[in-house]
Amino acid sequence: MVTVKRYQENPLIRPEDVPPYHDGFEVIGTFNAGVADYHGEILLLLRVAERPLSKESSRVPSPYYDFDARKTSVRYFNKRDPAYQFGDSRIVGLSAHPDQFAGLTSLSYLRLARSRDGRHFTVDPKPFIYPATRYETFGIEDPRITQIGDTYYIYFSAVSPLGIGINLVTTKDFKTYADHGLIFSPEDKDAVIFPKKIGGRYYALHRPSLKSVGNPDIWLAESDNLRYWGHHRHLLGVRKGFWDSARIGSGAVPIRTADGWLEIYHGMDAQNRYCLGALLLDLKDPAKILARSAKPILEPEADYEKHGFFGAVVFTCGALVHGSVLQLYYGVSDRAMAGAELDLGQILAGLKTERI
Ligand code: MAN
Repeated sequence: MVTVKRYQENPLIRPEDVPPYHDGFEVIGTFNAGVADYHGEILLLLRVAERPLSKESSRVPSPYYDFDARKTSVRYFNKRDPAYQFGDSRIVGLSAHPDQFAGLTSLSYLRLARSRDGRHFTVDPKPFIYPATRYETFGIEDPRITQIGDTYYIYFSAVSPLGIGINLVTTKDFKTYADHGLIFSPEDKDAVIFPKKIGGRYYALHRPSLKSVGNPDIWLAESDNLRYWGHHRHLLGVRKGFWDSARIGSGAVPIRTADGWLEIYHGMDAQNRYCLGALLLDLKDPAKILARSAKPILEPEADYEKHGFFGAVVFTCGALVHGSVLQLYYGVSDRAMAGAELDLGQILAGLKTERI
């Protein structure tokens, strides 16, 4: 058993703590943040979701970034229109294509929160990264941050009617950034880039979402330059009957330990419940799986983890390591941010008894 020491201050950042960036909008989510250690300060790059304040009961607003007009706009969907489905609070579904959506009910962008103690955060008044391309018109989501030297590689889901891919930007100062475009084409989510070269190559985990055959599984890719990825290999599949039976995806940036690369990943079951577990990959060959959690190491238990915008979700995009302590940050129920400390030794000892 891994002891999870949830922060007493949880949830650390809630929508009501963050003023909206758009006039006439409300913040409904401050969650799934990427994590960076920047000159001794802890940075959380929050996914902030905003939606129009609306008194209408017959129409559902769907905000988007209008790339042609270079401004944010709102499209309205009539609740009585049989072409659309409104059962999932996150999306406006398409009746003719049950696994597709016509729009999202909120627009996400990325905003920085800063802390010295890791528990109390000050949120910047403006976005750091805002949708800017035609691949980002439905928003940008779930960033991960890999530090290599003094460069921070930030990559996130870019959502648009063209699909969902992974976009990369780089920064050295968290003030300006360079945009390198999509590094994984649609549909792909949950990429994490390893912080060091392995055998002379960069590695990434990612999660293509397959439509005609196959499962939402974790794949491994290689690169010489962090921009062009190839040698794609299937790494890890969903497991029938387990906590990660329906879909899986990488969470935190992989952590180098003496026993192997430790990846904290998320798994969803048939009830749409998201938990976190661990995966251990060979230090010299990350295509080799050494162990995988039979049971989650963190599951939605606290009230703020069970209830929110989309309930029963714990979802990490980053963690920091201090000696033997894993400081894990995670989004709770698509609404707020939480933090917890876990003992790395305990996680690794647990994995040793669960070798696959
Ligand atoms: C899913 C959820 C949402 C997200 C969309 C688009 O429906 O993860 O939170 O906005 O996909 O990525």
